[in-house]
Amino acid sequence: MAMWQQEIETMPREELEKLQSERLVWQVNRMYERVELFRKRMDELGLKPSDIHGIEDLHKLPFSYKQDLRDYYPYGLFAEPMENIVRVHASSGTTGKKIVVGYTRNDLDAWDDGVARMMYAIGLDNKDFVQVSYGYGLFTGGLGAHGGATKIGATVIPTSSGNTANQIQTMVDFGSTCLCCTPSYAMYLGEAIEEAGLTDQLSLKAGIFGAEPWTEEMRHAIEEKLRIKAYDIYGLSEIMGPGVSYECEHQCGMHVCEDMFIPEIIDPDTGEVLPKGSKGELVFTTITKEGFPLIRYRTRDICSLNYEKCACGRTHVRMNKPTGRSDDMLIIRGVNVFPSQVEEVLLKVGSGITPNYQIIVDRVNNNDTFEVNVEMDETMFADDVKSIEKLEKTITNELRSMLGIGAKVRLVNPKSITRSEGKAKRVIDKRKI
Ligand code: DLL
Repeated sequence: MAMWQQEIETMPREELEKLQSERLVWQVNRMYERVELFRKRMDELGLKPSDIHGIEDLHKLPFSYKQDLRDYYPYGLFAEPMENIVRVHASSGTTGKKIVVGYTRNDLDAWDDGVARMMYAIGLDNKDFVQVSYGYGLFTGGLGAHGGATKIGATVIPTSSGNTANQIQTMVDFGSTCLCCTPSYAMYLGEAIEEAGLTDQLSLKAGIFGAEPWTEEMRHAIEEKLRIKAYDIYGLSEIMGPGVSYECEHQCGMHVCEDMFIPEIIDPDTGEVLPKGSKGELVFTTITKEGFPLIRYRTRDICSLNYEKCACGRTHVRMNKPTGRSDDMLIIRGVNVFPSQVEEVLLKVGSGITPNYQIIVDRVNNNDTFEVNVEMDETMFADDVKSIEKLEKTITNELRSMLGIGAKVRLVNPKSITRSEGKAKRVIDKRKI
């Protein structure tokens, strides 16, 4: 299979590490000058940029966290003046405020290259029709996939997310050969296409699916339903968006774009770097990003890295599918949701309810369900059904406006949510993954 940037993608390990070292030193110096929080953390550790000689010193550098983006909201961690920032994206923070990231022109170019590498790796080129059914907007999925597909010269079909009937019609009529969306939506589309009896009319050969965890079983089910090869793509807004890592044609782990991002696996409790091959929390350092660079960013995703040679010839390390998180973030219908966001809404709504709630997530017919049970207070409990329904509606609307997705809100009797050792279990996730 052709490679988009062969020299970089197959760079011998030694050379790659030399390049990473040079870029790390450049980034540390630049950030020390430009990013107040980073300078402060370095100073606290008694570290100077001159103490960092290469990747062997990476472990000495301070971590960065999602909370930092909230504390410096919206632009306080950018390393370029806003005149040089040509795009912003955003994602859920742990509270109502989003986390905001910014890109220079070079950053967008590098991002497109990351996604283009994947598209070439799975055999796409300028003869392909790429239907982008990830959401466009502040979410990085839509524009990320769009940029990569444009870069390889494919014909982009920017349907964005939602409106299933229209997605299917477009896919059939426009001859889409590749579909980009979340794996759960791909499965949902697959069933709808089958029900409509349109499977034979598809021109699809590949799918690029990510933004949420999915299993090998789900891959097989999607491949069977849509009669395609289904590939995994990983990324997060803080680091870039989709394309931080991606599967090649062999579908055996996702190659991290190591010339741009250095991955580490650490023990989430102690922060110690774990031996090669161990499972732990994934941490990234961005060594080429200009607008919004991060040093040792704690992704909270739990996975392992595989340094063995890949049959495709790429030397970039492969990450295995994330198997969980070291925080309480949920991904519901591709959207990141923190229980603290739900709590914030409930506190805001205030009267009639207590902040005792339970989130119940499940997957029914390949669609995530999202229920929020909230305990009423005694006064509401004594009230009529109409007022209860009205309050449920208010909470539903507030949740939608905070999270961007619908929830089924139910007010339940005071003290009816089971507590163990006095504490209510906040989240029940019944999905298999
Ligand atoms: O989900 C970026 C993206 C868009 C990736 C489209 C792939 C495709 P965020 O909304 O910031 O960014 O969410 C990032 O989603 O930390 C993981 O927990 C999870 N995630 C993303 N891709 C995968 C994947 C985008 N392939 C968070 N497998 C990350 C498992 C994934 N989890």
